[in-house]
Amino acid sequence: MNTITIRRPDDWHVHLRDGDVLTGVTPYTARVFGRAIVMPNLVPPVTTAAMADDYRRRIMAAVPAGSGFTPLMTCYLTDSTSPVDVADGHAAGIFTAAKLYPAGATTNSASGVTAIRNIYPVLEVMQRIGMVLCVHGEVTDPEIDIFDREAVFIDRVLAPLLRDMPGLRVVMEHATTSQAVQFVEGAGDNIAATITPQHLHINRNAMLVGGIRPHAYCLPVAKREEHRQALRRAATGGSGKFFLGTDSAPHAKHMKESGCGCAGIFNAPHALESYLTVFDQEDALDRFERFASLAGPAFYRLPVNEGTITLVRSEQPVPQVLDAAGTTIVPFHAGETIGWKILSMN
Ligand code: OTD
Ligand code: ZN
Ligand code: ZN
Repeated sequence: MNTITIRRPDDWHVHLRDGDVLTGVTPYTARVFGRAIVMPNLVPPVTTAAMADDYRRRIMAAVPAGSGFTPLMTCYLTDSTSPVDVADGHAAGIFTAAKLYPAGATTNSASGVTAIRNIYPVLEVMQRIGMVLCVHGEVTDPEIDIFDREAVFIDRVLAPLLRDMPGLRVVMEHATTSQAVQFVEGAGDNIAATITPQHLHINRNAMLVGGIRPHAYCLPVAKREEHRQALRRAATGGSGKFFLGTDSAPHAKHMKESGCGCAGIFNAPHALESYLTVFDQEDALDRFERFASLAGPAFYRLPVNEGTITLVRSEQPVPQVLDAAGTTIVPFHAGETIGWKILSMN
């Protein structure tokens, strides 16, 4: 098979940033994806419906004309989020989902939730109205090794939460471990997970062998090879519980190449081709559309996109750097050649 045509895909987890960088990076996402769940970890975070509505307008101003792209907004949960505001924002069509950042778990998460109990009233309302909770699933306990933080989060936070609220609809964002895969597979239909391209392509060696490689650093960090294999099986296995969420998280090159480099991988420019390469390697091209374009809308209870996109087997060099409206950013796969290319969209 040298070409593949699928329904237009969606990105169920992306960071579009703000200001000039927003203008520079949004076209990469809007060109390919019909919709994207936009993360709210700005400075200050997007904690109210009014802020989300303003942010949505700034995003739309950065979307190239004719893209037909719709950003889906999320509410950044804090210890003091009001259940009524979340429910009202959802009812008004502004919030598609709410996002749980354990305080300190990742970039701009300082205002996140310090103890899950603090947001139980919000989560109870979300359970009742069927609103999706997107979760950054890592504990921040300094005693827990960074490579274990996702697995420990499942045991200490997620499993108990779902015992208390068995109907809550949860997406475990950017799953990185076999424990996450097993947990999601064993849970009810109300639990799903997104998987990034980088966690399908790299294990932790990519970060640490032959020198420290800041462009392979993101949170949650890439794990051992056995986890990457579990993620590849989950993504390509045809289950509707795992779907596309790039976690594209651009940072300026100099901010990553630093004594304390930022976490995040900018994969938006070639995300779809990157995922497709994995499905090709796993001999699962027939399951690609489900992962990229069908499973996400089914979980979020949204229609699938109308258009289609066709990719062709063809060598595509990835540049070493890209310019995002004045900010130099190193994309995922920089300097490599990808074996697929977007041919057309209808
Ligand atoms: N991970 N970087 C960022 C967010 C994600 O946890 C995430 O969703 C970011 O820079 O916003 C990252 O490594
Ligand atoms: Zn996250
Ligand atoms: Zn993210």
